[in-house]
Amino acid sequence: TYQPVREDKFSFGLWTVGWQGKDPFGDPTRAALDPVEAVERLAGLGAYGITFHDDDLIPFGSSDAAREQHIKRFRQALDDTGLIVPMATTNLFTHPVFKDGGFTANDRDVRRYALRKTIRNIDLAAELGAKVYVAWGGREGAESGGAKDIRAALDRMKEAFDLLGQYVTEQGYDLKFAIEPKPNEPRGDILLPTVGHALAFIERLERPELYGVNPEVGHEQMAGLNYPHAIAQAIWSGKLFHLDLNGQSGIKYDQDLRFGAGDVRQAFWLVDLLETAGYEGPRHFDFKPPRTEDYSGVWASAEGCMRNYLILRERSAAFRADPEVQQALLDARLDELARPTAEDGLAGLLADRGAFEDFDVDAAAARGMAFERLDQLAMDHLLGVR
Ligand code: 3MF
Ligand code: MG
Ligand code: MG
Ligand code: MG
Repeated sequence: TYQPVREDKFSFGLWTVGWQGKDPFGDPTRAALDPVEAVERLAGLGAYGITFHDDDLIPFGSSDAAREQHIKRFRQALDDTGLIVPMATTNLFTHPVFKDGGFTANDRDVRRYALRKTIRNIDLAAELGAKVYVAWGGREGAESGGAKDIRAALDRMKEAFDLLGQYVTEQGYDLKFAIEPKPNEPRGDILLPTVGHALAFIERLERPELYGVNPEVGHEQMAGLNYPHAIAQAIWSGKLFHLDLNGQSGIKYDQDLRFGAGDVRQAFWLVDLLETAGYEGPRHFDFKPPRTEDYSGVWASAEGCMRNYLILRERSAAFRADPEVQQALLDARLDELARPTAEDGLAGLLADRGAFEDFDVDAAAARGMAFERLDQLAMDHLLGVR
């Protein structure tokens, strides 16, 4: 049990299981992982998809001939295992040329290069059948106030996304973009720092329907925000095109723990939301197996991501099916929240003396909300004692 199958739609970034453990303070603790082995191992564990940055698959600076070879081997491994590529993305952060950003670098030549690098990998993404193209602007930001004119940078960010939207439209690709917000790290402050900022930005683009968001658990939590709330607003806006699942404990560096580690209560409510809202996209993990681990620990960590999702999915289903929970939800008046406030319209509301003149404010104020009992039932389910 808790054995993942293809229908669960679990996917992993090539850069996650392939992370060698290099951090700002230490050298790699693991040898490089062959992308072909990553495909085979993930397929063996029950995943359905693998995602990549251009440079994860094709080392930066490869010749055209070497590039073709890397793609050919990868494609063969996909064919052999049946694993698919639901999403691809561009690395616009590792090479020193991107030290001041890609789409919003002050240096115009760098911006033009960033767009061409992205377009080249969009062609590959489309060729491999990806449906979503993620854009994380990790270097789009600043450490100091005078270094970046934020309004001009947002103009350049819009220009970049509009050009990319024009490109996929003209090519006839069935590909949508998902913007991944993050508040900071590696830049001191990053543009489009939260899901809310990204949703507002998208509405200013020429083809807003082509763009959605790719929220990451740890990124929202680094900003002190509630990830399930961000996901709910993205779903409500029709903009949850993809997501990055992992674990985070509070406001600190981007921990990228395996999914379920970190804030397990938010993980529970997240799975409950995804499963009850009918989200049909990939359950994509963007985590880092800690550098303490050898490769057996890497695969145990990847397995743990999927196992925790399946356990939480089962716990959420049990919570929803429990008659005591259903009563507690009524006691907490969730059914009332789902009902429009004024089906009688503005005129009805204004004519309703019970809504104001005769309203018993003190009686309403005295009514308890019964949220604590509901939450304890959730805890009991989450902790496996019900
Ligand atoms: C960094 C990230 C990125 C993005 C990736 C796009 C390296 O904090 O989360 O991972 O997810 O670039 O998918
Ligand atoms: Mg991410
Ligand atoms: Mg991240
Ligand atoms: Mg992270």
